[in-house]
Order: sequence, then C-alpha cells, then structure tokens
Amino acid sequence: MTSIKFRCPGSAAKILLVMVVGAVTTPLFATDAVTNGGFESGDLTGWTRIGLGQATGSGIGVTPTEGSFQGYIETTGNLTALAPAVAASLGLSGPAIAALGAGTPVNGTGISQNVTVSAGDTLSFDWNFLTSELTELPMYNDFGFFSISGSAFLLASHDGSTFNTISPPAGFEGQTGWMTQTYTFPSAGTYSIGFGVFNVGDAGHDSALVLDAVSVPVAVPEPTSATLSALALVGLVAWGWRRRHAELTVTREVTPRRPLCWTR
Ligand SMILES: [Ca+2]
Ligand SMILES: [Ca+2]
Repeated sequence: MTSIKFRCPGSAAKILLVMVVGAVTTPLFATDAVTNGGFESGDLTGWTRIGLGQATGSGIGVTPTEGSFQGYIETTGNLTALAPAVAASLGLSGPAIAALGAGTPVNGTGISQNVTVSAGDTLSFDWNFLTSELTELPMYNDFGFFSISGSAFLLASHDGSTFNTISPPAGFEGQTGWMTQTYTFPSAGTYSIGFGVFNVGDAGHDSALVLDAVSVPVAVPEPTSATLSALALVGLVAWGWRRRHAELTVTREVTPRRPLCWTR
C-alpha cells in the first residue's frame, strides 16, 4: 500500500508559529475615542446636549482650529437650561460646581459623551471663552468648564481670565482666544467627558464656550494586517486538510477494499 505523508511537519509548524507571532505583533494604528470631536458633521452628532448649543462655522466671528465647524454652547435665551439640570446631565454634583470657585451658576448649557480609554490616554481639545460681561460687576462671573466623570475643571471666567477685546465676535465684548487643554486618564475605563458654560449672578449678558478638535487618540490593531494573518492561518489549515484528504484518496485507489466493478 502506498502512503503519502508530510515530508516536513517541522516546516509547517514553523509557518504556523510565524503566522501566530505575526498576528500578535501586528502593527497598531491610531483612531479616536471621541465621536465627532471636530464637529465636522455640522451638528452635535455623538454628543448629548442640554440647553442651547450647535455646530457652527466661522460666521460667528471665530475660525475653527480644525476643519470647517466648531462646537458652540451658550448661556443666552429661553432654550438654555437651569444650572442644576446642566450639572446633572454632566454627572456633576453641586459641590463639584461650587469647588470651581466661580460663583453659583443660574443657567447655561452642557454637552457630553462617553469615551472608552486605556490608562495613560490623553484627552485634548481647543476652547475659546466669549463673554459680554466685561463691563459688568464681578458678581456676574460667567464661566466655562470641562468635566470628567463627576469632576469639574474651570477653563475661564469673567473675573479670572485675560480677554482680547480687539474686534471681538459680534455680540460679545471679548474672547480669551483659542487655548488647548489636555487631561490624561489615570486608568482604563469608560468616562463621561463634558463641557459647560454658565451665567452667574443673573441670566443676562451672553457668554459662550467654543470648542474644536476634541480628541482622545487610542491605539488599536491595524485591521488589514490582522485580517491577512487570519486568512493566512485559515489557508494553512485548509492546505493541511487537503494534503491529508489527497493521501486517503490515493490509498483507496491503490488498495481497494473491494473490486472496483464488484456486483452482487
Ligand atoms: Ca472642527
Ligand atoms: Ca451673564
């Protein structure tokens, strides 16, 4: 009986090992944990909003730092929300807001979304605080802030920031100008990232927080290489099966168990 066997089983094992190592050490590429962080959809897709906010272009007198759109949240008008509702939407407590030291807010707007990150990943965003309170008393200390899962961080306030009053955007007396803020996540998990702007002292005189390039770059396996590795692995298994199948076929042809034209 003729038998066909693999001549180099060691080589097959080596090929398999290379494929597995290739899959494990597949190159990584960066994607973003933030949905629509540049507001380039032209709306607030990906964000939960409470109050009055939108994506807007440079028509407001502020040029986006990335692309054609930017996020715009404000304190003016009947469509804003009362401060406790904004805080609740962002997952913030009254003490967390009070700890900012900017006063007790009256009304405003917030946007937020959840992001899933690894330890050491960094949130980065551009912001610009606009206000029309500059000629008003310090008690009207409107402010803008960002939040991370229950913790709030002050970005700017009427009393605490330096404003550029040269050619301010229409409807405002000054702007801080674009600033960049970062926050590094201490551990892996899903976090709520939020942004808010509040009126303080009363519900009058506009303030707004403009946002752009909100980003948390995260590394994930490069899909093309991973897919190729997986396909190669499948191909190797299929090749081995075909070799074994061919061996059985040949065996039957050389030593049939019964006559090829056997009849009753
Ligand atoms: Ca943008
Ligand atoms: Ca105000």
